[in-house]
Amino acid sequence: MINKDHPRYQSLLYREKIVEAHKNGILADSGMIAHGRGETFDYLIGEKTTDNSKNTIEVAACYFLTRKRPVLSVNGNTTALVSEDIAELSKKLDIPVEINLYYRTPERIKNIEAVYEKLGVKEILGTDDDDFIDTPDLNGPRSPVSIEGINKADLIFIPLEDGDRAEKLAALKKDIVNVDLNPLSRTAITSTVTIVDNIVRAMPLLIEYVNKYSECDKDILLEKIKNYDNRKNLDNAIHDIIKRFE
Ligand code: PTJ
Repeated sequence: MINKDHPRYQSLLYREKIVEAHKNGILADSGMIAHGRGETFDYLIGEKTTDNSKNTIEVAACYFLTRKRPVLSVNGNTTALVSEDIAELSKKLDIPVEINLYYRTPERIKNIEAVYEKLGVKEILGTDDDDFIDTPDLNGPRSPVSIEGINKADLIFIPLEDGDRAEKLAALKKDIVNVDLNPLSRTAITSTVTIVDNIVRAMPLLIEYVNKYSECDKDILLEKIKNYDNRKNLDNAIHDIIKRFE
């Protein structure tokens, strides 16, 4: 039981979600370490969504609304923290959720699938019943992707992920939207749009911008995309961290 007056109440709540997801066979053992790394970077950015990241989330929404076949790729950590938001975005945009795990086991796939089934997601890909094709030049359990999902997608959302996959997907000329609190990670550097924010804050804001722009003229959204520079976004994120030490 966490005391609501505790100065780190929110952070402790999310830790509890992480622990619970581990007990329920959703989170990989290493997922705990990944969460701790995220917490450290969150501390460094001030545990709030920066103006720079708000702008990036807005651009990410423009990508979702202008691409033909987006897919939401999910792992254990994303499911532990924001499964409701993932389900909401999937339903709103009518796009699939694809389970793609670094530490893939049949049990974890089943447990994660059950989460999204319960939340009413219509199309859940990447389960053991799916038809797969390997991602070129990528070894390991994350290489096989759903033929109808990531394989055919033009935009892939890959939050909270280690760095071996983004560059292979980018080589296939797919757009990649990523959420990673570490602006120095390989995934952050390789992605088309890198949201440097905690996924628990970024997802609700992403949904808000998708709602705001869903009826907007496509040319206006494409103009926002044209004016966006991910390298500049990452430089700004690093400077936001440096400012905290001044
Ligand atoms: O569920 P699986 O089997 O696919 O495994 C998932 C993990 C996360 C264990 C695996 O992909 C991994 O080891 O990832 P890394 O290399 O630890 O990278 C995860 C990245 O996510 C790190 O750069 C963290 O800083 C970042 N991160 C962690 N928690 C958050 C976060 N970024 C945003 N919000 C968070 N809450």
